[in-house]
Amino acid sequence: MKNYRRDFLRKGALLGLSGFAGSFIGKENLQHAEKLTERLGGIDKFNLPSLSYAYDALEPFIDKETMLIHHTKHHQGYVDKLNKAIENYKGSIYLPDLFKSISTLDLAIRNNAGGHYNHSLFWALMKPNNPVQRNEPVGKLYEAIKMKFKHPDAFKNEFTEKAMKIFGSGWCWLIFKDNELKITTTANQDNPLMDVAPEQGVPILALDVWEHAYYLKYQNKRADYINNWWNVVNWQRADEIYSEALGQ
Ligand code: MN3
Repeated sequence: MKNYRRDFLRKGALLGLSGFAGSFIGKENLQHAEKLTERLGGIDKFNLPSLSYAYDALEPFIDKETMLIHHTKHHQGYVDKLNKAIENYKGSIYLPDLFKSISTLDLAIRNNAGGHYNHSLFWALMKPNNPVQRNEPVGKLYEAIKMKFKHPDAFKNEFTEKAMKIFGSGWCWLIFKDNELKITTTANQDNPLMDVAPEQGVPILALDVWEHAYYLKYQNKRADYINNWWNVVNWQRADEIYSEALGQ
């Protein structure tokens, strides 16, 4: 098991799939990272990853009830349906492998593998902010955002605008592609690692704009949800993913 795990992580690194493996390889917490990566990647089946914070920890920006239902019902649902969808699948169930040829696979695999990966990343890219402090990009990612968008606020505005324009359910992403940061969106549970994505790249930041992510607290006010979400973005983690994508 131990060797498998190491091979598994190395495989992720070799493929440059930092958005997948890298997001959970915190230098300071490798053991936790290995466990989470292993659970996500699936050896013979997939499991719901536990959150590193309590359901009420993102209050007042994201409420406890939404987090509880989102994690234990919605995400659990993707995991259960994914396990069912891959029961008779003979290929590699390592998520990045599935994503690379997702256009050739069943829609049930596409929707639920995407749902599982996207939510796992989404949870990992948030952290409590209480008492409330300014929450801005850090490290190499801060420098890259400044370079590309001039100012973190300009980046946030553009990201928010694109997230607002998603018609129906989907995700907004900051990705690293061709040595550059880009903002892109996907429909349903698609993501930028999939061969069907309009822009493919390494996901650095992920925002769920399905109504189930905000409706209980914000009803139809998606803009309020997004503006509040910026307060709980885990920029440290995003910077780790970005640094891994850079190969540094
Ligand atoms: Mn969701």
